[in-house]
Amino acid sequence: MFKRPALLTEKNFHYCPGCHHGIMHRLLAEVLEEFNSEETIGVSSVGCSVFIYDYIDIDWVAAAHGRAPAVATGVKRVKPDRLVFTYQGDGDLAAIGTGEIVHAAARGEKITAIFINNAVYGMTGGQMAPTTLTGQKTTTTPEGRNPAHQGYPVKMVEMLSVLDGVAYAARVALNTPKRILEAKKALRKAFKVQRANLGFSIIEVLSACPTNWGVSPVEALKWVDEKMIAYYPLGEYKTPQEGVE
Ligand SMILES: Cc1ncc(C[n+]2csc(CCOP(=O)(O)OP(=O)(O)O)c2C)c(N)n1
Ligand code: SF4
Repeated sequence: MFKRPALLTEKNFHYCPGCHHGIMHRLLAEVLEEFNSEETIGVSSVGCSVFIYDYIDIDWVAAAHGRAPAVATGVKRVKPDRLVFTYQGDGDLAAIGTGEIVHAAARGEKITAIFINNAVYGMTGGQMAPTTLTGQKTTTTPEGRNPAHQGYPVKMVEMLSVLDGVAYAARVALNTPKRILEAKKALRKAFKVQRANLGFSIIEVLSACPTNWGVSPVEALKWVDEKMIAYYPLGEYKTPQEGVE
């Protein structure tokens, strides 16, 4: 029967209409219920999802902007039996926190990163992020991102998947029911990889930010298809040969 996951609190999300953070929170709550949620520690970051600790009823540590992988490293090393994950936006993970994510991945920390790529800095008003698409208009690229000036969008899971410490790297999207189910499967797998002590795991989630994209929630679903997935192909970039399905 379709019901509210027990780990989701009664608190209403503060997200804008059509934002995909809420969908991802629900998936996370559903998947964590399949594991022992008493043993889970989330590391929250700074961005629109800064209040995630109010929505999902598990243990949380709040990290400064970009530092979640370093904090999660410490937590996991002190409590290796816990399932430890970070939840980070693209400004957080791919800009100010690039060093932290690359080195946590290279060290093969047994943590899971949930990376929400909405192609902008959402919380601070829609500035360009490293993941902003070529030609995309943002408040800091009003003429559209121009590679000659701002470089090219960064493909994080492709980059991280070549590191030996990474056991699982996948990119998913939430713009259709089928993709939401696939995202749930990938999230479950990332946690299984951590449980099996195989190394670092990351899932990149292509996520809509209708407010800063300047489109309606429905148009944003199309935008994910036509713009985001076209540049950021979905799929598993690295997966263990055996040990987890
Ligand atoms: C050290 C530091 N620098 C800058 C900021 C300002 N800041 C808060 S949220 C944010 C960007 C958030 O964007 P993103 O991580 O993509 O998450 P989103 O809001 O899009 O979900 C920035 C730059 C901060 N809080 N701390
Ligand atoms: S600004 Fe964007 S990322 Fe932030 S809550 Fe609104 S839609 Fe979501």
